[in-house]
Amino acid sequence: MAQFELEDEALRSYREHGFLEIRRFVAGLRLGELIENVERFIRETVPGMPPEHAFYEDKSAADSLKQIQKMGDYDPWFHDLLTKGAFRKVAEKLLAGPVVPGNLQYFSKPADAGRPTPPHQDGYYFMLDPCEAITMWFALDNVDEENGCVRYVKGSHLRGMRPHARTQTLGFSQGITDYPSQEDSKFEIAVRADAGDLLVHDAMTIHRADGNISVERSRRALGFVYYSERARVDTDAHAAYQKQLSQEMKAQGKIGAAPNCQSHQGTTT
Ligand SMILES: O=C(O)CCC(=O)C(=O)O
Repeated sequence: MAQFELEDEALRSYREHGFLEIRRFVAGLRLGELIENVERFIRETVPGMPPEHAFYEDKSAADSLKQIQKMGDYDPWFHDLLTKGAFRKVAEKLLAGPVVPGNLQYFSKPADAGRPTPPHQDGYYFMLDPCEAITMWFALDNVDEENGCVRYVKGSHLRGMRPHARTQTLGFSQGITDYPSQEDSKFEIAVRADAGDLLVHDAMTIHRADGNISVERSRRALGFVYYSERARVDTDAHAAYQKQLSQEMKAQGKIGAAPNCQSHQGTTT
Protein backbone atom coordinates (compact mmCIF):
# COMPACT_ATOMS: atom_id res chain seq x y z
CA MET A 1 0.00 0.00 0.00
CA ALA A 2 1.21 3.51 -0.67
CA GLN A 3 3.26 5.24 1.99
CA PHE A 4 1.02 8.13 1.68
CA GLU A 5 0.77 11.66 3.05
CA LEU A 6 -2.07 13.97 2.10
CA GLU A 7 -0.78 17.41 1.18
CA ASP A 8 -2.54 20.47 2.62
CA GLU A 9 -3.55 21.39 -0.91
CA ALA A 10 -5.34 18.02 -1.32
CA LEU A 11 -7.16 18.57 1.96
CA ARG A 12 -8.23 22.05 0.91
CA SER A 13 -9.46 20.72 -2.41
CA TYR A 14 -11.41 17.91 -0.69
CA ARG A 15 -13.11 20.40 1.63
CA GLU A 16 -13.98 22.71 -1.24
CA HIS A 17 -15.13 20.16 -3.83
CA GLY A 18 -16.38 17.26 -1.67
CA PHE A 19 -14.22 14.67 -3.36
CA LEU A 20 -10.59 13.85 -3.97
CA GLU A 21 -8.67 11.80 -6.53
CA ILE A 22 -5.60 9.95 -5.29
CA ARG A 23 -3.83 8.46 -8.27
CA ARG A 24 -1.88 5.18 -8.01
CA PHE A 25 -2.88 4.67 -4.38
CA VAL A 26 -2.07 0.99 -4.80
CA ALA A 27 0.24 -0.13 -7.58
CA GLY A 28 2.40 -3.00 -8.84
CA LEU A 29 2.48 -6.27 -6.90
CA ARG A 30 0.22 -4.94 -4.16
CA LEU A 31 -2.48 -4.19 -6.68
CA GLY A 32 -2.11 -7.68 -8.15
CA GLU A 33 -2.43 -9.20 -4.67
CA LEU A 34 -5.51 -7.13 -3.92
CA ILE A 35 -7.25 -8.13 -7.17
CA GLU A 36 -6.35 -11.80 -6.60
CA ASN A 37 -7.99 -11.62 -3.18
CA VAL A 38 -11.15 -10.09 -4.63
CA GLU A 39 -11.29 -12.90 -7.18
CA ARG A 40 -10.71 -15.51 -4.46
CA PHE A 41 -13.50 -13.99 -2.37
CA ILE A 42 -15.93 -14.10 -5.30
CA ARG A 43 -14.98 -17.70 -6.11
CA GLU A 44 -14.92 -19.13 -2.59
CA THR A 45 -17.06 -16.95 -0.31
CA VAL A 46 -19.82 -15.36 -2.38
CA PRO A 47 -21.62 -18.64 -3.20
CA GLY A 48 -22.31 -19.18 0.52
CA MET A 49 -23.35 -15.62 1.35
CA PRO A 50 -26.92 -14.65 2.34
CA PRO A 51 -28.89 -13.01 -0.47
CA GLU A 52 -29.00 -9.58 1.14
CA HIS A 53 -25.21 -9.36 0.98
CA ALA A 54 -24.60 -10.48 -2.64
CA PHE A 55 -26.66 -8.98 -5.47
CA TYR A 56 -26.88 -10.02 -9.12
CA GLU A 57 -28.18 -8.18 -12.18
CA ASP A 58 -29.77 -11.54 -13.04
CA LYS A 59 -30.21 -13.91 -10.10
CA SER A 60 -29.79 -16.96 -12.33
CA ALA A 61 -26.42 -15.84 -13.77
CA ALA A 62 -23.40 -16.04 -11.47
CA ASP A 63 -21.35 -13.81 -13.80
CA SER A 64 -23.84 -10.97 -13.34
CA LEU A 65 -22.71 -10.32 -9.74
CA LYS A 66 -23.12 -6.59 -9.16
CA GLN A 67 -22.59 -5.89 -5.49
CA ILE A 68 -21.20 -7.49 -2.33
CA GLN A 69 -21.76 -6.08 1.15
CA LYS A 70 -19.74 -6.41 4.35
CA MET A 71 -16.73 -8.21 2.87
CA GLY A 72 -14.79 -7.61 6.07
CA ASP A 73 -17.29 -9.67 8.08
CA TYR A 74 -16.66 -12.74 5.93
CA ASP A 75 -12.91 -12.70 5.39
CA PRO A 76 -9.98 -11.68 7.63
CA TRP A 77 -7.93 -10.38 4.68
CA PHE A 78 -10.65 -7.86 3.85
CA HIS A 79 -11.31 -7.12 7.51
CA ASP A 80 -7.69 -6.02 7.81
CA LEU A 81 -7.86 -4.03 4.59
CA LEU A 82 -10.80 -2.04 5.97
CA THR A 83 -9.69 -1.64 9.56
CA LYS A 84 -5.88 -1.34 9.35
CA GLY A 85 -3.44 0.53 7.20
CA ALA A 86 -3.59 3.05 4.41
CA PHE A 87 -7.30 3.31 3.63
CA ARG A 88 -8.19 3.95 7.25
CA LYS A 89 -5.37 6.52 7.57
CA VAL A 90 -6.78 8.52 4.68
CA ALA A 91 -10.20 8.44 6.37
CA GLU A 92 -8.74 9.65 9.67
CA LYS A 93 -6.96 12.47 7.94
CA LEU A 94 -10.00 13.63 5.97
CA LEU A 95 -12.39 13.27 8.91
CA ALA A 96 -9.87 14.94 11.21
CA GLY A 97 -9.92 12.33 13.97
CA PRO A 98 -10.68 8.72 14.89
CA VAL A 99 -13.04 6.78 12.63
CA VAL A 100 -15.35 3.79 12.79
CA PRO A 101 -14.92 1.45 9.78
CA GLY A 102 -18.44 0.84 8.47
CA ASN A 103 -18.45 -1.33 5.39
CA LEU A 104 -16.33 -2.79 2.63
CA GLN A 105 -18.31 -3.29 -0.56
CA TYR A 106 -17.70 -4.58 -4.05
CA PHE A 107 -19.32 -2.78 -6.99
CA SER A 108 -19.39 -4.29 -10.43
CA LYS A 109 -21.05 -3.25 -13.66
CA PRO A 110 -20.68 -6.26 -15.94
CA ALA A 111 -19.92 -5.49 -19.61
CA ASP A 112 -22.99 -4.55 -21.62
CA ALA A 113 -25.22 -5.33 -18.62
CA GLY A 114 -24.20 -3.11 -15.69
CA ARG A 115 -26.95 -0.60 -14.99
CA PRO A 116 -26.66 3.04 -13.97
CA THR A 117 -26.17 4.11 -10.37
CA PRO A 118 -28.87 6.67 -9.49
CA PRO A 119 -27.79 10.09 -8.19
CA HIS A 120 -27.67 9.98 -4.42
CA GLN A 121 -25.96 11.17 -1.25
CA ASP A 122 -24.59 8.38 0.93
CA GLY A 123 -25.53 10.34 4.06
CA TYR A 124 -29.19 9.82 3.23
CA TYR A 125 -28.71 6.07 3.69
CA PHE A 126 -26.34 6.29 6.65
CA MET A 127 -28.71 8.24 8.97
CA LEU A 128 -25.96 9.96 10.97
CA ASP A 129 -25.92 12.92 13.29
CA PRO A 130 -23.72 14.80 12.58
CA CYS A 131 -23.38 13.51 9.02
CA GLU A 132 -19.61 13.07 9.12
CA ALA A 133 -18.53 10.12 7.01
CA ILE A 134 -16.66 9.36 3.84
CA THR A 135 -16.77 6.75 1.13
CA MET A 136 -13.73 5.66 -0.83
CA TRP A 137 -14.14 4.20 -4.29
CA PHE A 138 -11.13 2.12 -5.27
CA ALA A 139 -10.84 1.20 -8.96
CA LEU A 140 -10.01 -2.42 -9.83
CA ASP A 141 -10.27 -1.74 -13.59
CA ASN A 142 -9.61 1.24 -15.83
CA VAL A 143 -12.88 3.12 -15.83
CA ASP A 144 -14.16 5.90 -18.09
CA GLU A 145 -17.43 7.17 -19.57
CA GLU A 146 -17.95 4.02 -21.64
CA ASN A 147 -17.94 1.53 -18.76
CA GLY A 148 -19.56 3.82 -16.19
CA CYS A 149 -17.13 6.01 -14.28
CA VAL A 150 -18.31 7.81 -11.16
CA ARG A 151 -19.65 11.35 -11.63
CA TYR A 152 -19.53 13.86 -8.79
CA VAL A 153 -21.33 17.15 -8.40
CA LYS A 154 -18.59 19.49 -7.29
CA GLY A 155 -19.40 21.42 -4.11
CA SER A 156 -22.74 19.66 -3.57
CA HIS A 157 -21.68 18.51 -0.09
CA LEU A 158 -22.04 22.13 1.03
CA ARG A 159 -25.58 22.56 -0.25
CA GLY A 160 -27.55 20.28 2.11
CA MET A 161 -29.43 17.01 1.84
CA ARG A 162 -31.64 16.62 -1.24
CA PRO A 163 -34.99 14.79 -1.36
CA HIS A 164 -34.61 11.06 -2.08
CA ALA A 165 -37.17 8.39 -2.95
CA ARG A 166 -37.24 4.67 -3.74
CA THR A 167 -35.61 3.59 -6.99
CA GLN A 168 -35.94 0.23 -8.69
CA THR A 169 -32.16 -0.18 -8.73
CA LEU A 170 -31.01 -3.16 -6.73
CA GLY A 171 -28.19 -2.06 -4.41
CA PHE A 172 -29.06 1.65 -4.64
CA SER A 173 -32.59 1.86 -3.32
CA GLN A 174 -32.68 5.66 -2.95
CA GLY A 175 -32.18 8.33 -5.57
CA ILE A 176 -32.47 12.11 -5.63
CA THR A 177 -35.92 13.03 -6.93
CA ASP A 178 -35.15 16.48 -8.38
CA TYR A 179 -31.90 15.61 -10.16
CA PRO A 180 -30.47 17.28 -12.15
CA SER A 181 -30.99 20.87 -11.17
CA GLN A 182 -29.28 23.50 -13.34
CA GLU A 183 -26.53 23.64 -10.75
CA ASP A 184 -26.12 19.85 -10.78
CA SER A 185 -25.67 19.85 -14.56
CA LYS A 186 -23.21 22.71 -14.38
CA PHE A 187 -21.02 21.16 -11.71
CA GLU A 188 -21.21 17.43 -12.49
CA ILE A 189 -17.92 15.97 -13.61
CA ALA A 190 -17.06 12.49 -14.81
CA VAL A 191 -13.95 11.17 -13.07
CA ARG A 192 -11.99 8.58 -15.00
CA ALA A 193 -9.83 6.24 -12.97
CA ASP A 194 -7.18 3.62 -13.62
CA ALA A 195 -6.94 0.41 -11.62
CA GLY A 196 -5.25 1.31 -8.33
CA ASP A 197 -6.61 4.88 -8.17
CA LEU A 198 -8.63 5.93 -5.16
CA LEU A 199 -11.53 8.38 -5.29
CA VAL A 200 -12.83 9.69 -1.98
CA HIS A 201 -16.07 11.54 -1.38
CA ASP A 202 -17.90 13.20 1.49
CA ALA A 203 -21.15 11.49 2.60
CA MET A 204 -23.05 14.61 1.44
CA THR A 205 -21.54 14.73 -2.06
CA ILE A 206 -23.99 13.93 -4.86
CA HIS A 207 -22.70 11.22 -7.17
CA ARG A 208 -23.98 8.80 -9.78
CA ALA A 209 -22.70 6.64 -12.63
CA ASP A 210 -23.92 5.56 -16.05
CA GLY A 211 -24.24 1.90 -16.96
CA ASN A 212 -21.51 -0.13 -18.63
CA ILE A 213 -22.24 0.04 -22.36
CA SER A 214 -18.93 -1.50 -23.42
CA VAL A 215 -18.98 -4.90 -25.06
CA GLU A 216 -16.28 -6.55 -23.01
CA ARG A 217 -14.77 -4.23 -20.41
CA SER A 218 -15.41 -5.04 -16.78
CA ARG A 219 -15.97 -2.21 -14.30
CA ARG A 220 -15.12 -3.38 -10.81
CA ALA A 221 -14.44 -1.34 -7.69
CA LEU A 222 -14.27 -1.60 -3.92
CA GLY A 223 -16.10 0.85 -1.68
CA PHE A 224 -14.79 1.64 1.82
CA VAL A 225 -17.07 3.46 4.27
CA TYR A 226 -15.82 5.18 7.43
CA TYR A 227 -17.81 7.21 9.95
CA SER A 228 -16.29 9.84 12.17
CA GLU A 229 -16.35 8.75 15.81
CA ARG A 230 -18.37 11.92 16.44
CA ALA A 231 -21.27 10.66 14.30
CA ARG A 232 -24.17 8.85 15.94
CA VAL A 233 -26.30 6.38 13.98
CA ASP A 234 -30.07 6.41 14.38
CA THR A 235 -29.95 2.62 14.70
CA ASP A 236 -33.70 2.06 15.12
CA ALA A 237 -34.56 4.02 11.98
CA HIS A 238 -31.77 2.30 10.07
CA ALA A 239 -32.79 -1.20 11.16
CA ALA A 240 -36.46 -0.54 10.36
CA TYR A 241 -35.57 0.74 6.92
CA GLN A 242 -33.30 -2.23 6.13
CA LYS A 243 -35.96 -4.67 7.26
CA GLN A 244 -38.62 -3.07 5.10
CA LEU A 245 -36.30 -2.90 2.11
CA SER A 246 -35.26 -6.52 2.42
CA GLN A 247 -38.90 -7.64 2.60
CA GLU A 248 -39.76 -5.55 -0.46
CA MET A 249 -36.86 -6.94 -2.47
CA LYS A 250 -37.81 -10.45 -1.50
CA ALA A 251 -41.46 -9.86 -2.45
CA GLN A 252 -40.38 -8.49 -5.83
CA GLY A 253 -38.10 -11.48 -6.39
CA LYS A 254 -34.97 -9.32 -6.63
CA ILE A 255 -33.19 -11.35 -3.97
CA GLY A 256 -33.73 -14.87 -2.68
CA ALA A 257 -35.37 -15.75 0.61
CA ALA A 258 -34.14 -13.13 3.03
CA PRO A 259 -32.98 -14.47 6.38
CA ASN A 260 -32.89 -12.24 9.46
CA CYS A 261 -32.62 -8.65 8.38
CA GLN A 262 -30.32 -6.46 10.39
CA SER A 263 -29.11 -2.93 10.25
CA HIS A 264 -26.25 -2.91 7.77
CA GLN A 265 -24.03 -0.12 8.94
CA GLY A 266 -22.46 1.82 6.12
CA THR A 267 -24.48 0.34 3.28
CA THR A 268 -26.07 2.25 0.45
CA THR A 269 -28.43 -0.56 -0.39
O1 LIG B 1 -19.90 2.20 -8.17
C1 LIG B 1 -20.86 2.96 -8.30
O2 LIG B 1 -21.48 3.06 -9.34
C2 LIG B 1 -21.33 3.84 -7.19
C3 LIG B 1 -20.61 3.70 -5.93
C4 LIG B 1 -21.18 4.58 -4.88
O3 LIG B 1 -22.28 5.06 -4.96
C5 LIG B 1 -20.37 4.86 -3.71
O4 LIG B 1 -19.21 4.46 -3.66
O5 LIG B 1 -20.88 5.54 -2.79
